Amino acid sequence: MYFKVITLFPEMVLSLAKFGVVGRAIENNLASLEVLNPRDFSDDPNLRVDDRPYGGGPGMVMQFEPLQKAIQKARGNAARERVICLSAQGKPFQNADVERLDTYDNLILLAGRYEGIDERLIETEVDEEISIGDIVVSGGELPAMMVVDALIRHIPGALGHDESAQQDSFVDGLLDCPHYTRPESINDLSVPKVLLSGDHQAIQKWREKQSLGRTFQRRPELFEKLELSDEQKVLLQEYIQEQQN
Ligand code: 9D3
Repeated sequence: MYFKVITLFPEMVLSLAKFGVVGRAIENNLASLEVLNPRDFSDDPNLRVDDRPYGGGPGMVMQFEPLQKAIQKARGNAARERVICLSAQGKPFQNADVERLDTYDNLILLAGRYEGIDERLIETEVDEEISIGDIVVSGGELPAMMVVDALIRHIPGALGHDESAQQDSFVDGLLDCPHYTRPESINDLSVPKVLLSGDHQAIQKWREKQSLGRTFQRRPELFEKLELSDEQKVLLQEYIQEQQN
């Protein structure tokens, strides 16, 4: 899978290839990450890529032409390809989008800076706009890196055995359970006894109970979508009861 990110800050995006799961996947040629700087496609004597907004107002707008040329360069031939603009105006990125986008061979990600991008570029070249949620960040780079990370870790073989054995949170619509490791006691803080019991069935039930309880308390909108089994309803009641003690 090819990822080509169009950005004024290429080093920022390339740092993704240096670390962890994504770094290893790229080393192992499961994916490749390339960057294109719109400044390299500017015809302006000062290599400008932005200009003042028509209609006035604060900030600058990224110009059509350097971005179009960068996208042209990033396009391959006939491969399943999609041009995605990272934008606060886009649809919020979710796990379902990972499943949908993992079928593309060539993903071109447009990371904007300044106030925005000339709308005509989005109309003519962009297939979809993606947001990372209702939070303002300074540009599209971190959002693009999140999309690349989420898609690469989803490629078969990208996760090591230990990493894949554990199901990713959200895949089953539940938040993850709490985790503990050595030492067994930290000052007054102990590890829940069941985790030391060796009773794998009891441990599994405890973890599911924690996941249900946390989802119920922290993410009511996720909880609403769940269809609880009778056993899960009992587990949740126990969780609520145990919280009151
Ligand atoms: C005055 C209006 N602001 C728009 C919400 C200004 C503005 C803020 C941040 C314009 C551009 C940006 C840069 N943000 C992104 O490029 C971005 C983003 C985000 O800020 N939040 C969530 N998802 C994304 S994806 C790209």
